[in-house]
Amino acid sequence: MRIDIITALPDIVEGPLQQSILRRAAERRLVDIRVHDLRAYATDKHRQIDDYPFGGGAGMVLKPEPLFACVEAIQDEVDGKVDEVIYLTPDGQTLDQPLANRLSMKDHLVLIAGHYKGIDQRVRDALVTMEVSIGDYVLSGGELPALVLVDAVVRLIPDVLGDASSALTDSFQDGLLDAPVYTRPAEFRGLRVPEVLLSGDHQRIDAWRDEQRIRKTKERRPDLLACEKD
Ligand code: 6GU
Repeated sequence: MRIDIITALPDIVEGPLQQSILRRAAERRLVDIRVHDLRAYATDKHRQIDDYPFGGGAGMVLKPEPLFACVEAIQDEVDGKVDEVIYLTPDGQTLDQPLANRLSMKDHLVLIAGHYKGIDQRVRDALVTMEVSIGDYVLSGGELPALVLVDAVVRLIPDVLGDASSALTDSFQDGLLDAPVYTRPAEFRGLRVPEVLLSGDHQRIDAWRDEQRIRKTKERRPDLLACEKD
């Protein structure tokens, strides 16, 4: 999979891409993530990427020309084969596990991280194919949401996670929260690990985990039990 991230603040996104799972996925060529500094696509001599909103109001709006130039340069490079141009915005559809699953099956995503007050509406009308939010709260830009989306999607690409089954047993992957987990020591400050986990009886362990997952989901997220999956 290829992912292009367009941002006015490339330093925010570069760091996390060079750590842990995302770094290893890139090293193993399972994903090719490219960060584009929007300012490099500015067309005027002042390299201006944002401007005041027509009609007044607070904040600056990202200008259309650099965004068009950048997205079109990417589209040209791949003969128009980009699957989705995603704008990260609080008024988009909320990212959830089913959406991450669907995006993980695409070959090429372009992510636009808007900053300031937003991006010129003409970019959204003409170039953007999908608008995604990461939750009902306001962040100061789309950079962290873009990273959240990348992390949620890349870890679902086959072979990215070491243990072949670990993405499948995540909270949310089958609509239930995870069971509690423990590691050594079996007793810490008088607190013992549930006996069943030390029993070696995998049938009992699986049954205990299923029970714990259902109990925890009922308690914390009854909404997950009520709704059907896609
Ligand atoms: Cl995608 N952008 C911003 N600025 N804030 C958000 C968001 C996105 N998702 C939740 N809050």
